Amino acid sequence: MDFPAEPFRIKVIEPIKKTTREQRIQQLEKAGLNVFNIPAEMVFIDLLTDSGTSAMSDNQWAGLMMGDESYAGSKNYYHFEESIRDIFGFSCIIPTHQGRSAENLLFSVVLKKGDFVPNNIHFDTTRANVLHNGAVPVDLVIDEGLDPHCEHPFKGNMDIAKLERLIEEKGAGQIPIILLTVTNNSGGGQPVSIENIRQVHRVARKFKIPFFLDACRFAENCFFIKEREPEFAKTSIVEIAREMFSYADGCTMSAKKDGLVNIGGFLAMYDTALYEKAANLLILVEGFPTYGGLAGRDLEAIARGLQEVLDEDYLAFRIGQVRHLGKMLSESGVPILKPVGGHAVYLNAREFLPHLPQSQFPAQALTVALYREAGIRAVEIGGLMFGMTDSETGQERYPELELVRLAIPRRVYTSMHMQYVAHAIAQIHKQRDSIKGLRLLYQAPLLRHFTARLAEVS
Ligand code: PLI
Repeated sequence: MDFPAEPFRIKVIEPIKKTTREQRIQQLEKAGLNVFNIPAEMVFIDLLTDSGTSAMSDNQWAGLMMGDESYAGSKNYYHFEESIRDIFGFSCIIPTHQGRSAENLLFSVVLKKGDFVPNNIHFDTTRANVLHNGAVPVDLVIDEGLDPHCEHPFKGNMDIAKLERLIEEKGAGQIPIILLTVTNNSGGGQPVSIENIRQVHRVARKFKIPFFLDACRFAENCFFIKEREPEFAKTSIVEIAREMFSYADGCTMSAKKDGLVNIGGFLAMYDTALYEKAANLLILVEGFPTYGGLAGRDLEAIARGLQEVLDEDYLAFRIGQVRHLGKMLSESGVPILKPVGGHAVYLNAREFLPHLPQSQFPAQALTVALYREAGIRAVEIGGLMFGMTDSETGQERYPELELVRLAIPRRVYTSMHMQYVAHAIAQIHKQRDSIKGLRLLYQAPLLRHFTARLAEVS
């Protein structure tokens, strides 16, 4: 039955506020037309991110009360370790306060200046941490992964020929690690197949390069594998996850996604020498190895969340809810990136607002319109986030895609909320000609989208 209703009922509610259009216009003015500057209380439906925004279960909240806040050897750490070993297999586990901290620890101990790091597509923090350690991030997703209309089932796959070419060109000595992000967030939350993971594993073995997964959305990836890779049609999600991680030497994980918690992450591996180096650095920057940057109660919530996320009814609902939003939008003629990925629907702003040149930030103009007209907060993934001013020529350089991401928090919004979002965006689409372009008033030299201020082009 294609009817993935919420496999939970609601026990605690958090009121959200409906604001008036006038109030929202005022907020936008104060915020310099940047939705990052708007207080969350003034947002009706917050689709800025699916990271750290999940609702925890009664079982997880009960776990918080079992927090053992001992400095060393907290019982929650052992449970956390057991839960991770059960699914991921890795013997050495380092808790961190979130995903980017795991990335930083790993790259600090494996990278040196001038190295290259292949990935399908690096997420911003992964890219920034690679660069911070003097190495060069290289995105090697298959060509289909960059085409917003291509319906390939595994658009997150790595291009194996490109990977081998990179290693042969640079030499394996210049590539201390191969990464693969499941699902591929920056490419639209698109999954990677087990077949592709096996191929990357073979290349990594051939050249003796460690292979790590960026596992933030591993369970969503496993659900797509079950759905789309015939060999796994009858395999349980946990077995698919075990198979997936059996090909990797380690992983980084932001538990703020498929850990179903509001804070936390970890770095895991088999290599004890690597573990020792990372754990020594952990003590310096995060904390003792049995708590990392977390409280005992947080470790308990992660231990429980990682098991809950494997529930097939939950995943059918989760992927189904995101897909249903995409379907409603598509049926109203709203241009979206296809196929719909695991955690978000991406609006194609260039097609939504064809009258705006990229120099007028169409994706940000659409993000502003979603908030102004409907109180929906999304995130721009286009010229504002990835464009840059060439320091020599003073010319702006823009990315290929101008997208607006509607990231859906886990277990937070109901299907009626999703209908509201689809209906509001369809209305905005009908009045798209009235949406004006934007110009920059202020930009920081790095990661400018967080703090930029803009104005409408008159
Ligand atoms: O936000 P962190 O530091 O817990 O995790 C960083 C991170 C690493 N990899 C991937 C694939 C991510 O998506 C990611 C964080 N994503 C955010 C915040 C997002 O809004 O998508």
